[in-house]
Amino acid sequence: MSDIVSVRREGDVAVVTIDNPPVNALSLRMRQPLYAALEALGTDDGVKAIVIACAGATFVAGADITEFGTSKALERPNLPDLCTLLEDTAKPVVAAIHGTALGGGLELALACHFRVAVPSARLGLPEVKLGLLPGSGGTARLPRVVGPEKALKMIVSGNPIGAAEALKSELVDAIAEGDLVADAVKFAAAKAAEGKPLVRIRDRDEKLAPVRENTQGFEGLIAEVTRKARGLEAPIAAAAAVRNAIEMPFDAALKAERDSFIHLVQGDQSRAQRHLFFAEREATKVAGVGKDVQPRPVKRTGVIGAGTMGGGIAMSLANGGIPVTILEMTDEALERGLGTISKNYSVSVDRGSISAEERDARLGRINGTTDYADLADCDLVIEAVFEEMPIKKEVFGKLDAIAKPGAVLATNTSYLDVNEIAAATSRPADVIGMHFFSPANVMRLLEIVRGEKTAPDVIATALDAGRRMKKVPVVVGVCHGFVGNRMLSSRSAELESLLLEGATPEEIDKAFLDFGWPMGPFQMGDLAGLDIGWRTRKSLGKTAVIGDALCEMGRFGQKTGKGFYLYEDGSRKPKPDPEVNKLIEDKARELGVNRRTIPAEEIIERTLYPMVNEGAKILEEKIAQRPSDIDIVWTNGYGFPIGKGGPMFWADLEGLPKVVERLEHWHGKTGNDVFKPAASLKQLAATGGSFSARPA
Ligand code: 3H9
Repeated sequence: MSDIVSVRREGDVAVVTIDNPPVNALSLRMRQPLYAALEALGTDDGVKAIVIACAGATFVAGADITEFGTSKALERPNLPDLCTLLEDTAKPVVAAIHGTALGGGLELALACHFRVAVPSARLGLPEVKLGLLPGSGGTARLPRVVGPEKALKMIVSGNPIGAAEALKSELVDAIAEGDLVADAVKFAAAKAAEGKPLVRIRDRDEKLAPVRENTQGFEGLIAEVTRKARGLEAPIAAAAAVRNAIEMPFDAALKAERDSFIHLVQGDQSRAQRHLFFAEREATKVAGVGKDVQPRPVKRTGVIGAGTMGGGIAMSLANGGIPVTILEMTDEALERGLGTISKNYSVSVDRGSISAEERDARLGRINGTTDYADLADCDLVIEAVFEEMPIKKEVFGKLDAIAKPGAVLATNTSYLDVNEIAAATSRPADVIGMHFFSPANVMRLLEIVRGEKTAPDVIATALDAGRRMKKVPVVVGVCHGFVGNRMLSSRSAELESLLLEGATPEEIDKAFLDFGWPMGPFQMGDLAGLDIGWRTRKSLGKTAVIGDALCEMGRFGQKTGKGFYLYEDGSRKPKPDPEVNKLIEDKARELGVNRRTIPAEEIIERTLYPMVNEGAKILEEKIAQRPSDIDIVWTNGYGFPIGKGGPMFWADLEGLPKVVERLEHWHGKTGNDVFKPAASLKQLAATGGSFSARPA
């Protein structure tokens, strides 16, 4: 008995209760008493069956991630020891599952003879999201239970399944109708009374054999995993481990899985992904917004503007179960916006991502108006109109006149000064930025921009609304472009220079793809529309030689069939366009730029190091609270490869002295100030510091 693991008796069934808050992770201090308790119960003749249950919000949610890379992870008993002990216990062992049985938690449950779950339970192996594969038999046992193809999908996606699906695929043996532990005890007692021989999952072959005989479908799935891995090792290793489960004897598959786990856990990709796991949770801890600060209740919301952004924001609110009224200037614009929303939901139904009932429920939460007075009752209003200060001020003036006292007034501006917008109202403490990323109903990032006067409970309200919309909120300060777009701007001039100096758009995009980005910057520009940047540049009195010339030729990207690339017959596939290459060469000649072949390494240095440098300045100015917040912005809003952990974590991996040395080199060569190393960056590099407390 310990304070973490306790044992009680219900007749001749022993109930082992794990109580290791917050998520009952398998830390060493839990594994030790659990092993001792199970070992003792195994040889106690008075005990006929064992139930393993958990206190608190959840069943075991996995290994203790904070222990990875420390000696504690290696100390015995480890999770494989526990699984072997459980599997070899000569009396029925039943896992009683509520909350989430994840990773090592599900592996523990798979080593039991039976699993009983509450209807709301979720079961999965999410290790791949941490750059890992299941390391304690998950890849060998799950395929034996649910079949290799389903197991492969679960392990490679990392997404859990619900109890009903788990019952259907035999991952759980029963759903608890009443009290979970009481039902599990009854189940265990019945199994003990039956006295049938206990079947260990390791000895089952009935779902492997057919796939072993006909591997075509399974191999097709593996090929798809490889295609989609985009440089990440874990999904490929996980798929190989599931194949081992089919092809190898159980113990050999187990050993191969363990070796692969140990290899991955020591690698940079898993370090990066574990860093992001904790970074996402850290980001919600905001200076000046303590646990005592309660969010204001948000029951009704409004969105101003039914364009692409406004529509996407309204969908996010409705998806989060929050009723929303969309305001537009004219009936036609409103009809158009509502029509687009309805069409988007129907596409989701056709794709099978939501049911028709769910679509109707979501649509039922959205209504429209052209009258500001209809927003008077809203607890939160998000403005998504044109990105022009006079228009924003006018909207906030009107909102101020009608919104009820205490309503949170948010702007979706992506660049403008939130303090100036707030000053257009009589209540600047209630004004905040909520910067969504396009498409707003899909992208997870939400930059929450705190103004000088924003009240702490207004920040808490925006964070809470973000969570309800299933976004990843990051609180940032006011500056032009905030964190994400400001860092993005720091690389745009260099992209133009690289083109003029001899790199083609496709060479630059390829360097980005090889780095792990889902898309290169020119493919991205063509997708978003080159006219957006053109308009912004004009408003700021800035120019871009190539970007402006393309726009002057009417080449706005995919929507006009031409941009940096050519898109033939409505295709989204970019084709290199000789006309663009000629334009670049002509401009280079005009400007007297010598052209040469530019290596990929230089492309990465000259575009991504300035972003790191800008990130350091953002930290100096306290626009971001911590380096990991910047990493969350970039991995969730801009597709920075998760296997590299975000720009600041990646800079640490590169080595800060190298980053500074190369920045100075390029500053000397180009004179471009984006390369002038920030004082804090130089200081960190000189003192052996790093941006992140890197996971070991
Ligand atoms: C694994 O199991 C490997 C094995 O195959 C092999 C081993 C040999 N460890 O998310 P929340 C902390 S890999 C340590 O806000 P929720 C978290 O940081 C693991 N700490 O709660 C936070 O701390 P703080 C596979 C953990 O209710 C607090 O708990 N398992 C762990 O929104 C609350 O977390 C996973 O990947 C952990 N495993 O969601 C599951 N998990 O308060 C990871 C959480 O100081 N966990 N913490 O910020 C989750 O997905 C969610 O936490 C969960 C609860 C759904 C469980």
